[in-house]
Amino acid sequence: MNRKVSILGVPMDLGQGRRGVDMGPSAMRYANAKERLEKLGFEVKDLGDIPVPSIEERTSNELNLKCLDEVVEVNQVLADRVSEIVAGGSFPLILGGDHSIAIGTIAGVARHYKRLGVIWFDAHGDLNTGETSPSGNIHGMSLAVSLGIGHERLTGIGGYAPKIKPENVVIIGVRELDEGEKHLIREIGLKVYTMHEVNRLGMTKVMEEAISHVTQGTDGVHLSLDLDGLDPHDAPGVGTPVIGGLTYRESHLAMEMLAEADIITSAEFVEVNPILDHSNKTAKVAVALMGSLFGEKLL
Ligand code: 6HN
Ligand code: MN
Ligand code: MN
Ligand code: MN
Repeated sequence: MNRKVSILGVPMDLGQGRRGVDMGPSAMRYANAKERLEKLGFEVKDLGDIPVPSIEERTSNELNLKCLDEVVEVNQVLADRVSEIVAGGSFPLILGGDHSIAIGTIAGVARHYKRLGVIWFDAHGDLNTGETSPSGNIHGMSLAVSLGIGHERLTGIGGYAPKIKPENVVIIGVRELDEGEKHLIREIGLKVYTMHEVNRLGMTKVMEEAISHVTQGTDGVHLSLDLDGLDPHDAPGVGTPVIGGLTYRESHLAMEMLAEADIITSAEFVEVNPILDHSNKTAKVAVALMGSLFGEKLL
């Protein structure tokens, strides 16, 4: 794994409807994200946050694509910053913010990795478009957008589309999908490990298969980890919790197996909402998972 890590915060809350997720980057810093990786021997730089307009300043009001102008603007900046980090030889570790920021992160990374693999941990598919979304929240569209599906102002971020191909993506932990997302998954043949497969196969088998899937014919692998992929018992501080999720240990095992396989070239941890949390528990869980991803071991 790259020994140089650059942390970049994106206090984005315009991709969803609840207040507080903009405090996610601070919460993960307060939970000692930087120190945790430094202890493992990484050279870590914290580049601070990129600016995000507050909901009060918002001007856009596109039908069923809430805050489209602002989400596009922030993700454009994010794509450039992430691209600079990769060009400078560092591992981009992006702290969210809601999951709409995956659009910018992936746009920045995919500039350098033309056949990028993606592991997407989530209770949701994030495969909606303005047409299929029940909420109009762009955080529920970011994976579709990265695949080149959705509003062209979103898919065109970074100046090219698509960023990733369906055959290079796996989703893990899913337990809530909208009708349009189900159709899309079947149509493009996305590899999805729902909670059914996680229970049935066990996390070890799921990760073995997922790792082999995203490394076939790819030149880098991005990890997009939505904390709501975990069970709300273990990660209560998220805006769209869904019962029946990944346990704390299953999630750690997944990170440990990724560390062992040494395949991850960029990562983002999103949807930590301190207002909905208890004593910063969810940010602490996120940082503990970062530890495992970067090779922390008990013995
Ligand atoms: N997330 N499928 C729902 C929607 O509004 O599109 C929920 C999306 C949640 C998105 O958690 O990143
Ligand atoms: Mn998500
Ligand atoms: Mn989610
Ligand atoms: Mn939220």
